[in-house]
Amino acid sequence: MNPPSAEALPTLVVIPTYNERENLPDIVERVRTSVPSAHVLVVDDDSPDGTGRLADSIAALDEQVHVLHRQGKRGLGAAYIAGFGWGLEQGYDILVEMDADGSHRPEELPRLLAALDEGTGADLVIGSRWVPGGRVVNWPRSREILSRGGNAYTRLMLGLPVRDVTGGYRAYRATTLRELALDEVASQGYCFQVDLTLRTACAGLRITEVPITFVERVRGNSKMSRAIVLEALRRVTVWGVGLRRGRTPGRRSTVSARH
Ligand SMILES: Nc1nc2c(ncn2[C@@H]2O[C@H](COP(=O)(O)OP(=O)(O)OP(=O)(O)O)[C@@H](O)[C@H]2O)c(=O)[nH]1
Ligand SMILES: [Mg+2]
Repeated sequence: MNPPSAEALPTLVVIPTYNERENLPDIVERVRTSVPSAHVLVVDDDSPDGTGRLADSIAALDEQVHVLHRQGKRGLGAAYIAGFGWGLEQGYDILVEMDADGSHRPEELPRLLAALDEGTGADLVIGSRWVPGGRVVNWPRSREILSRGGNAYTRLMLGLPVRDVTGGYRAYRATTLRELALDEVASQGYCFQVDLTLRTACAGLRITEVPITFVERVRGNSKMSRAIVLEALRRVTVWGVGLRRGRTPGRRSTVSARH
């Protein structure tokens, strides 16, 4: 008998939100349409614009939508750790990361989930802007340079054969997350993505990149900041130096790009 396809496994799409009132209803509806069996968890950090209350009202009408309320803005990384913790406790097999602002298109989720299927053997699938077939729509040149430059520096420092190591559109097997000592993760911004990629690779787990079309947000404001970039630069440098001194255990993963 064939193993169940990833799309058939209990799946939770974790969407962190901070002031995403204008984007939330649309993104939840698109997820529910694209993968009707998947559940959604909104992790809201007490958004001043009332996103949390809006999420509650969506959840009240749809039993596949759940909401986790946290007190005060405590960063993307912490929101995901809390969301993953809830999802693992509830017994989901697949946990997806997705931004609320529409940059990660829910219509591409079936392709990410298909890449987790037993046949490909992936433990983590990254939706990638920087493999052949991947692209970015409506980004200013400065953002592209920052992302490409950040990825190049990270690859150089950490030796990770991943083209889009800061990408935040991802699907993890629950078994992968259970191996990563999530309670020790301190990264908050983009480097949360780098941190979990490094942990996955060092655990000897397999990472696959699938090309995505990343669309710049149309509504609401970016939470990107200089502090987030500096945090990534600092942590990646510290990890790179540590690796050279043999500080991180584990094998490198096998990475393949699917086109
Ligand atoms: N819960 C929570 N969510 C956050 C926090 N910071 C950002 N987010 C959410 O994380 C997702 C990504 O944040 P964005 O502001 O889009 O950051 P970005 O994608 O790096 O920046 P842009 O490309 O400019 O949009 C969005 O859904 C945000 O609402 C936070 O501190 N807590
Ligand atoms: Mg965004």
